[in-house]
Amino acid sequence: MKNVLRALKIKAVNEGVSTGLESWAGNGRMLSSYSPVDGALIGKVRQATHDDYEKVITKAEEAFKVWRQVPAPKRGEIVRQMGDALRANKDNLGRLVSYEMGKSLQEGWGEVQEMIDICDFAVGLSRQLYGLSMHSERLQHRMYEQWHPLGVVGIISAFNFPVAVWSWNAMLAWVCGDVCIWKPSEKTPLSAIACQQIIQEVLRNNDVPEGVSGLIIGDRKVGEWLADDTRVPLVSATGSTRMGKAVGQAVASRLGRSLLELGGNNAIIVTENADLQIVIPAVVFGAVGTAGQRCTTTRRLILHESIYEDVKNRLVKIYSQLRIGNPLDTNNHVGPLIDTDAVRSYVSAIEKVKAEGGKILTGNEVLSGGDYESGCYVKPTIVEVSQQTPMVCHETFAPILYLIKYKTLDEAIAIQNGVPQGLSSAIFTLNIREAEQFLAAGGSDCGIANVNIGTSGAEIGGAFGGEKETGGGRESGSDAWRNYMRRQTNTINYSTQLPLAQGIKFDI
Ligand code: UN1
Repeated sequence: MKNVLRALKIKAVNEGVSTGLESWAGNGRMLSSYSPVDGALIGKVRQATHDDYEKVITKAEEAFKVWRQVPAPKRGEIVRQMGDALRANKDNLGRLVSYEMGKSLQEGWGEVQEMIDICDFAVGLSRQLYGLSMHSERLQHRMYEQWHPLGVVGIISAFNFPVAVWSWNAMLAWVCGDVCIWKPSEKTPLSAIACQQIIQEVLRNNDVPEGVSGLIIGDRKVGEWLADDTRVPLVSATGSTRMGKAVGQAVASRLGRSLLELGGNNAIIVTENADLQIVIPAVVFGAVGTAGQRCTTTRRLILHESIYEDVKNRLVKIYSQLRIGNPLDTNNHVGPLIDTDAVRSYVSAIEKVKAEGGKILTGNEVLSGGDYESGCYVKPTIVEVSQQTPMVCHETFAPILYLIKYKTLDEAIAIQNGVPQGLSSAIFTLNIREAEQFLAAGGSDCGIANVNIGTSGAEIGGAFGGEKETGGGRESGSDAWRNYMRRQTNTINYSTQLPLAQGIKFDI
């Protein structure tokens, strides 16, 4: 890991990582980043004090005055260079993400690939920040709308996608002419510092002010500073529903904008007409990939009674063959949870669902000794439930899959929608009527609804996010860029008269 850190220009010193950047200041308490892979200390970082925060905001405000004047396609060119810099660093950054967060190396690289893809997407977008033009009801008048940059965008990101979700926000915000201040998860500060170094080098090469990309590391207090700050017109936050409610309320109380991407409790419906050959890998990847710590993780499997036993038996067999261990070893399927707190949540969720009548089919074990000395490895677990009890309705960030049996598709859809969250959903069927019913207005109530594809692993080109307690925000592809801009309607009178709209007469 030392070589990886060196290649990513993370200089670890006893007093905490130093970068010499003004867009990242840390003079507060020391934060240690331990790897869940083996429990080793990777590096120490100083958290931001309120003074540090003020410095970063001032830099950002100064930078915005310059950046908003740069033509959008030119901003796109700089984001293109960021994509190239990420390509050059893909191997090392993917390794650091994997080691610091605990996801598999394939997924660490996949995460950096998502960053590269969003850069490409943003470059194209930089020439397509279109507004509409309208026909004015008045003679010799022209009416159209244009989109302007918003200002400073605060980005609060979670540990499970320590770099990609930030980049979805930052790359779009940057082509839109905004500047960003990033508060990464305290659990993955080094991955954030590595990104900051990569981005700053590109900014320097282009003589762009450093404040275009600010970084503040710290606990929830830092998030509160962003949420309460009227100098930050938009706060984009990814994480738990509890965090999102706090951020959303604080931002709303000052009538700022928030973009929330919060918890999911994603289900796959498998009908009697499904191709089980593709169901099984979709469910297993969705449920145990990233050790169940994606917001899109498959947490509920709603099975038609006719195939219930078959699917259940196949899954239990495959779960017994899963290789759990060091995620940097590509032979392993499942890595660790982020920390021992997450392990405690796993244990307590299983205890509670058992008390609610759930039957454990496989798993329910915290692994110890040997390769598992970090104490963060658990066995993926399948629980059979007869109804959606409170624990089933709750998002536990761990590889716990609940099996539920259904008789009619109406019933399956009601179960699927019967939780507080509304992020991702899927149906497996070869029957077009079933698929269309699931996708129709009375079908899935989620932001993402797939047919014959699992719930996780969305492509960056679509709008990403969900309804209800998931927060309603949409990030990444489609027209999510509009979140990062302000719309201005312009009406221009080139006549010699002053006609009023709605035909109002006002003679003076
Ligand atoms: C998240 O877990 O916050 O769709 C994001 C997926 C990934 C992104 C997940 N592309 O699973």
